[in-house]
Amino acid sequence: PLLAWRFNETNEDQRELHQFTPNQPVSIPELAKLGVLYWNIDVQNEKFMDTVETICSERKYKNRDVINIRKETLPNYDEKIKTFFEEHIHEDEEIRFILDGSGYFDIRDKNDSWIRVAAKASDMIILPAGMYHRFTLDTSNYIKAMRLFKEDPQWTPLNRADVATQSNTFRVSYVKEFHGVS
Ligand code: KMT
Ligand code: NI
Repeated sequence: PLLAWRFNETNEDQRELHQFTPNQPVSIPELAKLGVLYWNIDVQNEKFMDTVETICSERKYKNRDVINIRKETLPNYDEKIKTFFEEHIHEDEEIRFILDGSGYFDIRDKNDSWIRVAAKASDMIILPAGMYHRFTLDTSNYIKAMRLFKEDPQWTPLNRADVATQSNTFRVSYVKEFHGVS
């Protein structure tokens, strides 16, 4: 299953675990309350793509690509690693199906604290539109992921640092649905 925990803000590298001592786990139901969905689809099973296709047709994911994040294969690697770790939202779900390797998705909870979600091969993770998040490789320095998208691919992040993001309609809708009326 998926492992997640409260993120301990330390000076360690972003690729380290960032756990508290003792660790403070976060359960899948807790993630679901924030709108995060999760499926395990075994990539060792030769029919795994059938399951992916079923989810795609049910949830209307029409676009996809595969991103291979390692220094040797990803153009502009250093710049992209930095961008992925800048806190942002998207105007659609962020759907990532991990094909190989591993990495961390950090998401904000209702109190604006970070939760670190460890993703590895066979994990499909869906972050709702408008949820603040970021991504980093872990110390294995490698992940290969299928990125899925509903309509036109719009991989561009809207950074929290940009004030316009705070009043973005997808952000406002997310807060209303998952944080309760403010
Ligand atoms: C994103 O949008 O942050 C990414 O695509 C990160 C890589 S997916 C494992
Ligand atoms: Ni993103």
